[in-house]
Amino acid sequence: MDKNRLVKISKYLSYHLRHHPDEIGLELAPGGWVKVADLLAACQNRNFLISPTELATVVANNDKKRFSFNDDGSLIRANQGHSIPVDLQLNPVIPPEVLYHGTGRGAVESILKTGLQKMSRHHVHLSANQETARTVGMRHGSPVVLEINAAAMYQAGYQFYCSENGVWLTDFVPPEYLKNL
Ligand code: HQG
Repeated sequence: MDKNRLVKISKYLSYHLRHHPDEIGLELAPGGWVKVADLLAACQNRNFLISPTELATVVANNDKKRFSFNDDGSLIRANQGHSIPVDLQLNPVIPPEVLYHGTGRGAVESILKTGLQKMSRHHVHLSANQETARTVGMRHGSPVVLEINAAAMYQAGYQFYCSENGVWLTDFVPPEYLKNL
């Protein structure tokens, strides 16, 4: 599939499966799932035609594996990044010793003072490696990578989750666990 078409479908799916399912008449079931048949019908109703093959291609080839099907392929969801209330039914897992968060230079002072907040998302998003964090940070201007002492947070009782596409999630990172690299 043409790269532009892939990105266009991916953006359309992100918008509706993470933020505004209601705009195309969908409701997310627990776990964030919607029926594939309902999604395709809703898209068709809005004159945004997606074929089952195209949908499968986007799920398989999306650059960040943003979406997944359930085992029998009848349901689809966004793996993370939601702004609407949804229980993703992720299990808490033990994090690696350190995790990273990429942000823009302008936010660093505030973050080091008040901690990493989830802002409009469900969780604070963290990366297992610095390179990914830097790429995320570039979305917010001149990138800065912060190191999170995840092991110490875990010891202190904070919970961590890992989405299906390898994004680490937690509710809040207090300033004492943050280091500006
Ligand atoms: C910042 C993309 C000031 C935070 C990426 C970030 C990621 C604060 C911004 C995913 C703050 C929120 C998420 C504080 C946090 N003071 N600023 N106390 N606490 N911030 O987009 O982590 O393409 O909601 O540093 O790859 O940038 O959507 O979060 O800069 O995985 O699949 O507030 O989005 O994935 O921005 O990105 P975002 P994020 P997708």
